[in-house]
Amino acid sequence: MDGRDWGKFLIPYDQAVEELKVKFKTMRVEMKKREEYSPIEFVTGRVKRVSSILEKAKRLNVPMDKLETGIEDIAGIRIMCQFVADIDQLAELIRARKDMRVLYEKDYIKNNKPSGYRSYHIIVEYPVQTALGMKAILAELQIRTLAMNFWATIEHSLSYKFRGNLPEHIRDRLQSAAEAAFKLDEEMSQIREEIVEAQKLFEDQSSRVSQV
Ligand code: 0O2
Repeated sequence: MDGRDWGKFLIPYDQAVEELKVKFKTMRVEMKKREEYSPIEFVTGRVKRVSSILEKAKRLNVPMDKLETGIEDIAGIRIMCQFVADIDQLAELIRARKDMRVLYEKDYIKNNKPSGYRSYHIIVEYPVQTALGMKAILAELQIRTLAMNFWATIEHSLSYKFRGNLPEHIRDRLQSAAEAAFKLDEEMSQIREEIVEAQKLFEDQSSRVSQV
């Protein structure tokens, strides 16, 4: 048993997730207004479950008094993009920000995981203003396309169901689904300009209708 007060421990992480969600959602709205296009499609976030923190600490041999530095994804933000190129653009915008500091990046798009997982991870240090003063915490920003997210969400639930030991036929299907998701991203990238143009037109028309 661990005597830690998890409620208190997680306060800055809860706050960071809420703040970061607002910041990236605001970035989407701002870019839509300024440039009629945003590399962000939608944003989600979560604080890691205590059982999941403990399981990861055990797996990575992180001592209980080093959780804050040893587990980098207690605060997790997921940002979904339409196209692979949007991920690069968004990563640039994140690197230029003054309210968070990029510590390092993991490119699971160029180097996908053996499972087939693809995503771009950025580990940032983010200062939270708590009632007790400033606390810098680590947060993991996962940036992925809609296709990568579809695959990862399904693979995550299957891995959870089978406790990581996926039956071979499911593993094979997931591998080919990962290839299909990769192909979908490639195909969409080929006609990105046309899609973006069409979406801008559509947005213009809907905003005209809503103004009437
Ligand atoms: P949850 O439920 O969101 O807390 P690890 O994959 O954890 O052994 P590492 O280097 O710590 O290794 O990975 P990293 O880059 O920190 O990424 C951890 C998170 O990335 C995971 O969190 C998932 O959200 C996602 N992820 C990484 N690999 C896979 C994968 O093969 N499939 C899926 N679906 N997601 C993956 P948790 O702790 O698993 O999940």
